[in-house]
Formats: sequence, structure tokens, C-alpha cells
Amino acid sequence: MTRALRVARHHLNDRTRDLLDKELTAAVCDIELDSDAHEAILAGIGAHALQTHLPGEILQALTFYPATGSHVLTIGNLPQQEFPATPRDGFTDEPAMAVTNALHFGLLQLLSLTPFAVDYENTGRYIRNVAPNPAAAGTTSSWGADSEFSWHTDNPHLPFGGKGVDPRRYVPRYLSFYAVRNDEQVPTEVLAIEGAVAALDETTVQELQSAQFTVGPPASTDEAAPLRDTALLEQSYEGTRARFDRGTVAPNTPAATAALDRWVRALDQARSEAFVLRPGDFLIFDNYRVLHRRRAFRPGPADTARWLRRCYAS
Ligand SMILES: O=C(O)CCC(=O)C(=O)O
Ligand SMILES: [Fe+2]
Repeated sequence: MTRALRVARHHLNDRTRDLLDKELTAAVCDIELDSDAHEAILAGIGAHALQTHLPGEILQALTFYPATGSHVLTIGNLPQQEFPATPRDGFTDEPAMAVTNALHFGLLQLLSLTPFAVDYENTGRYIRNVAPNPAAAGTTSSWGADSEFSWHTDNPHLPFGGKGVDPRRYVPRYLSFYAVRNDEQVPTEVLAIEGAVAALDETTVQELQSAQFTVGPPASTDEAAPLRDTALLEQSYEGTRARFDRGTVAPNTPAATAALDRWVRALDQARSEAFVLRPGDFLIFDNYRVLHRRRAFRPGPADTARWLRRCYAS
């Protein structure tokens, strides 16, 4: 089992990007396509255009990514439509984002993944606009900016799922992002769980694998119940899985308190990789086998502040 973060990096040349842009713009120009009501149609349009124009090597990488064990896959230089102002309240006119949505859902389709949302978060919408929202000031939320969002997995208060189940009841397997703007050059940082675990002593690993923690839902999710008497690390045939969010994990025993302390210190020292997403970049990572974080930052002018589009997929 490799311990370092494995990243598959791809990049479109400008000619491919422009052909893709032209085809997608034409395909969505005279119809109203919403990211929730018409997700399947957008995915079909996007997947068709991508299949027509992407080089075989990238198509292959997409097909095999879930099976390769790579923690992260990136594709740079995707088309950028004309973007509206960065949304301040978390939501934007989705039909106006049809080209971006066709790309995002089309890529998920080529990855053989199912996009989904849960109804208690983001008002149940597929696309989460990761952008500074004054209402989230001081919270560790993807809508925040002024607070560090330290190492975590998304929705750690849910059980781990497998194949062929309703993804909404389980930890999202993958987080996918399309970057609209990131003038502030704020990185999305990722570390491989195996690497952080390798630095721990055997006793600490055993304590972290024992059901002696309570894991609450993230700050952005007010209604969901915590997971009680659970472990933070679990062995699976694919490697070690983690559920973690420093802000919502509570130890239930003295041994759990000590182990949690050592885990937090190991995370501080773990080797990680920083992805500074640029407009038109796509990033997907395995939320079972990596932790991610975003440090506090000072957003640029509101209309052009950092804006990523995130979608869960399993
Ligand atoms: O802003 C970022 O780079 C990532 C935020 C985050 O943790 C998330 O969207 O789940
Ligand atoms: Fe997150």
C-alpha cells in the first residue's frame, strides 16, 4: 500500500478546450437547463461533447480513476463560459451556468459516478457554491473565509457506504470541484490518510479504530444527528478510511482523548499537497482516503471573490 498522495494530472490543450466550448455553448444556447431538474440532460450533453473532443488518454484516465486507487485527479484548462458575479448568499442562477454544469456532470458521468445531494444541506441542491458568504462569517464552512477549515472529511457523521446503495445515507465517496475564480490563489490542500497513519504508534491506531468517539455533522449542516460510539479510522479492502472534522469530533474516553491528540499532531506534521485551482480547473478526490482543508483567507472584491463549484458523487 503506498502512503504518499497519488495524483493523476491532466491538462487540455487550447484547441481541444475551444472545440469543447463551442460544442457545449451551441448545445445549451436556446434551452433552459437547471442543475437540479435537468441534471441527467446536462450530464448527457457534457459527456457526449467530452467523448467527442477529449484525447483518448484523458478519457481512459476518467474511466479508470475510481479503480486505480489514485487519491486525486485533476484536469486543467477546461472551457470557461461567461460567468456571473460570485454569489454572496450561496446560490446563483443555475440555468445561466449550463455550460459549466454540462462539463461538471459530464465528467462525473465519464467517471461512472452518481452526483447527489442531501436534503438537509445546501437546500438539497446538487451544486454547492464554495464562495465567501457573509452569513457564514466565523464558521468553519465552505461558505466561510475568515476561519481556517482545518483537516476534515466531508459529512463524517454518516456511515461509510459501498457500491449499489443510496449514496445519500453515507459519507460522500468523492468531492468534485470546478473552479470559476480564485484570484486570491487559495489552495485546497489534500493529504493521504495512509501517510498520516503510518506516523502513529500501534496503540494510537488501535484507539482510533475503536468505537469511542462521537462525530457530529459539519457546521453547515444544522439538522443532522451525530454518529455516536464510532471509530475515526476503519480498515477496508481498499485501505484505511477516516472520518474526521476537528470541530465536530469528541472523544468519549481518556484513551480516546489521548489518541485524538496524537492524531491531530500527526496531521499537523503530515505531508500534504496544495492545489491552487485556476479558472477552468476540475479536481476530484476520494473523501474516504484523504483529508482536505482550506486555510482562512481574505476574499477579494465581492463580485470576483473566490468561487468553486462543488458536487458530491459516489
Ligand atoms: O474551499 C476549498 O478549497 C474546500 C472547501 C471544502 O472543504 C469543501 O468544499 O468541502
Ligand atoms: Fe470539505
